[in-house]
Amino acid sequence: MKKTSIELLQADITTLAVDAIVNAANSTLLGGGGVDGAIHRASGPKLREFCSSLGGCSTGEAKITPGFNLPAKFIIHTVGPVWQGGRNNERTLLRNCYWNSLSLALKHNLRSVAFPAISTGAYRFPKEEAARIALTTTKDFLTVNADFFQRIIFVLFSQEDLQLYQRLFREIFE
Ligand code: AR6
Repeated sequence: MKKTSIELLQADITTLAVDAIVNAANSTLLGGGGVDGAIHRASGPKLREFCSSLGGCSTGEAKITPGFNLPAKFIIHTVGPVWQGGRNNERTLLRNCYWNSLSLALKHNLRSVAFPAISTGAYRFPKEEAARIALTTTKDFLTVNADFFQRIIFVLFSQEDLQLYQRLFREIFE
């Protein structure tokens, strides 16, 4: 089988026709601002209705829903840690978000997955460290689950974030 393609893209994640997009949600799973708000708006009201039956989600964990009106088939909702200075297990919890989201995609046979930069907006996780965790966790996951994914896409909203990922990608993957 072909090697996984890891892509860095500046885009609105709600526009991507992939098997699953990942949502940087909060523990209620009932919507909010940022990428979460954009996903709920684009997916439509059935998403909130479905999410209200899930009983919320703990930090670092992930739950799956249909994409409803999105071009993506499914949404994997994960709850990133709120940055509190780094002494509250934030790094491990952010790693868990990526690891558990990829595990859920694998379990549901979803081979193309797009991630936003979890926790780096309202939750204030330092961007460079968060990007490093996103890329190294993915690399580690792929070393133990080789050949499953076709595409893993990191979707960045700003050009500055894209450039940060490009720099770290060269360091971590090449
Ligand atoms: N597509 C891709 N990336 C986006 C989009 C989009 N449409 N919109 C924003 N981003 P944030 P968090 C980027 O705040 O820090 C919500 O209220 C954004 O530029 O969305 O995990 C939830 O309900 C940033 O780089 O998520 C929670 O309460 C990244 O997505 C809380 O915010 C994450 O920013 C979660 O905070």
